[in-house]
Amino acid sequence: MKKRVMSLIAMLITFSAIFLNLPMEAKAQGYHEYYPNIFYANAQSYPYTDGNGLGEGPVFNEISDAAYSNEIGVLNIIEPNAVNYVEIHGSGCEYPVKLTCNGITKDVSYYHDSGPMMGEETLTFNITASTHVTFNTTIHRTDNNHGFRINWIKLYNVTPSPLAAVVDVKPDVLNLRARCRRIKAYIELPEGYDVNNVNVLVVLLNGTVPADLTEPPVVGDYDGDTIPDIMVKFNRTQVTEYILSKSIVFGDVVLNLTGNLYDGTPFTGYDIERVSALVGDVDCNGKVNILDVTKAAGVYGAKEGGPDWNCNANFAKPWDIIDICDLVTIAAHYGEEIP
Ligand SMILES: [Ca+2]
Ligand SMILES: [Ca+2]
Ligand SMILES: [Ca+2]
Ligand SMILES: [Ca+2]
Repeated sequence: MKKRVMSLIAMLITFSAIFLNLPMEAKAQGYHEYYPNIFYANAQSYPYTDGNGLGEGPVFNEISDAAYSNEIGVLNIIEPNAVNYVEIHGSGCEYPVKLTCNGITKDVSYYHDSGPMMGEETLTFNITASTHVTFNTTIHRTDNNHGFRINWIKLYNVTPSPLAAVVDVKPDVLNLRARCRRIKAYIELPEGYDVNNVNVLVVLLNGTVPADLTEPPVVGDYDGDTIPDIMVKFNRTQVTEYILSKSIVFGDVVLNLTGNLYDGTPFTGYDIERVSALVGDVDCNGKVNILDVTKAAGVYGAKEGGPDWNCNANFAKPWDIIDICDLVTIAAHYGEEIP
């Protein structure tokens, strides 16, 4: 029976390498697309301008001057979120035309009526992040009313990169068969950011396990490195079940922690924990030997929540104390190892 279990464990270890969780990558930017001749309450286009970017003449709530086949003199768009990259596809009418977006001016190279190059093009603008995007064309009046004809516009929203948090999950090793209620994660933020602003309601471990808020988070400096940290707890069973659900029974596991500050600024960090699913393996080195017995004996009588409590030695009832039942259980598995 034991042999069968061990060969199963060996098989699962092979899989575990595949399922190790790597730190999450930043999300791709999102964008909003705009097309001509569609009503947009957040867009205003003007057919005429004297070239200074101020609109004149009638205003249309769409991406065009309806009178001049999608050409605009000035176009204003107000986006719900800041935009930092713009793509606009279309063509000028007659040479020459310049197109300006939020103060950045580019020469238009392609024209649909006449000019050096016939055709269409995509002009791109890296703008300072803003919710207001304004396009305007060069001198553009009623007696020369052609500007830039728009086929489509894409406004890319800024996705702030998450702050790099330093995360330390405690304990540093995790026996997946030992029991206790919670594990702790200490979070430090980069200089200039206050851990008191961490919104603990949205903190997640590995994108799935929320913080256990039955006890309030603690702000302090647990490691004495003068960088303030906030300690949040997670339900240990949820964490170990998550790891076991990935068929991991032994080895190093990356635990990702993600969250936001109250102002929405995202942060992310991770810690690497060594895990073992071997009953009796207190130090999680893949075997049950005298070191495990010594470690458990060293915390004999320790109670949950006490200073010398070691969850990784808690293999038997009663679950709130390390006692003879835990030592007997460890001894019963003496000599076993992950093959
Ligand atoms: Ca740790
Ligand atoms: Ca600290
Ligand atoms: Ca061990
Ligand atoms: Ca116990």
